[in-house]
Amino acid sequence: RYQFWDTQPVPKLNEVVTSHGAIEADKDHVRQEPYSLPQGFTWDTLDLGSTEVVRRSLAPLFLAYVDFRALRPPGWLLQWHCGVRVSSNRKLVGFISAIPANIRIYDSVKKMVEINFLCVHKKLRSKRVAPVLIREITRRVNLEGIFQAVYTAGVVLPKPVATCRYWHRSLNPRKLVEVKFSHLSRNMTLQRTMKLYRLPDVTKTSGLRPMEPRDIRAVRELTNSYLKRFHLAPVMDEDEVAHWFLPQEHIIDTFVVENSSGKLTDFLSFYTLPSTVMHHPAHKSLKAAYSFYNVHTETPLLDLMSDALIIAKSKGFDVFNALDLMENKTFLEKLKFGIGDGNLQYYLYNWRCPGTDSEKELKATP
Ligand code: YNC
Ligand code: MG
Repeated sequence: RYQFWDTQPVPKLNEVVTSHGAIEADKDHVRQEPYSLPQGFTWDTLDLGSTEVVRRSLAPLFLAYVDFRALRPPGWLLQWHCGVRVSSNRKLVGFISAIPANIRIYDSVKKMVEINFLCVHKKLRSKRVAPVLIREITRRVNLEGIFQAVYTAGVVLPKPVATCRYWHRSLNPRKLVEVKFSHLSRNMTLQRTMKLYRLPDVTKTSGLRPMEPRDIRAVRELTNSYLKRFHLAPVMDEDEVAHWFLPQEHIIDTFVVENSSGKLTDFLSFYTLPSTVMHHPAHKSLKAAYSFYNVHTETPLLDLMSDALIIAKSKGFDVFNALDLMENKTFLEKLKFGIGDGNLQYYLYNWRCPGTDSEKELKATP
């Protein structure tokens, strides 16, 4: 059924998995030559530090996919930003990337990679280029002594370790209706819809403030101890915490809660992804916030997330998105999120383990 995936070290879709461990042993000999591309195409690595590269070749390929910082976390490697070009005109027509991460799956912590941004130009679709990209990135990751990976996709492949759904919370219902991201419910006027989604101007948690560099150690401790309650989660060092959480305008927002004795007890975070609005005279883009990690020890999660919505609204976001993983089901409906369409599947490469409930699961990076 799966011409490519049936050749890969992943469980079969109908397999009932009860054991834990690698599907195939680490290779002690990794192929040195790149895999062959169809005639007329060549491999190239992409220097994503160069804004020129990003502007000229990547932006047209990915459109909304623009969080290039996500490709350069601590330990990133140039050869893991793997592109395919047309040999004759150098046009970029394919891409796949890997970033390193320490991932805990149940009781095993392993150095893995996260695979992201698999993309093939529309004119090259259905020509089996995706399997070549996947085999090539696997080879380049194996060359560094890493044999497991984690990835997400909207499509069903052998074999999801968890299945999640996106939920959306309107912050600017008028604009969302105007651009047809959402529509008015039956018996609802725009006025009533705006009232339904209205939010206070100020947050309610006392001691809430933007994260600063001096908070890195405490945020790391909060994160790693909170994440122990989930079956699949990253384990972060201080450099990773700084990279993923320190606020960066228009990329990532993190707010910590500092109590009266100066201790950090909780934090919330969300990242920004703009999306282009097509065919609208006034609105050119939608500003979407995506819930990232929200860690609570003292502040109720519902209050923390309510403050996240208030902050996002005050910063001009139109919509706040969250997956139904971790503890998110406890607040989604109460805070007036609506369910989206389509699932997001979580996968592990070369690791067999029982499926986790999405409550025990968690998104590792944007
Ligand atoms: C997908 N998203 O089933 P079978 S997500 C993985 N992830 O194989 P062709 C996918 N596999 O069924 P096309 C996939 N989508 O024969 C399709 N496939 O076994 C499989 N979209 O290849 C598919 N980005 O080249 C089939 O397909 C085979 O031309 C068919 O290209 C697919 O980043 C794609 O949604 C997705 O650009 C590139 O549709 C194309 O259709 C496209 O004929 C728009 O491919 C953008 C998009 C996907 C985002 C993502 C995660 C990717 C994970 C890849 C797997 C990593 C494995 C671990 C490797 C490292 C291991 C170590 C250590
Ligand atoms: Mg193809």
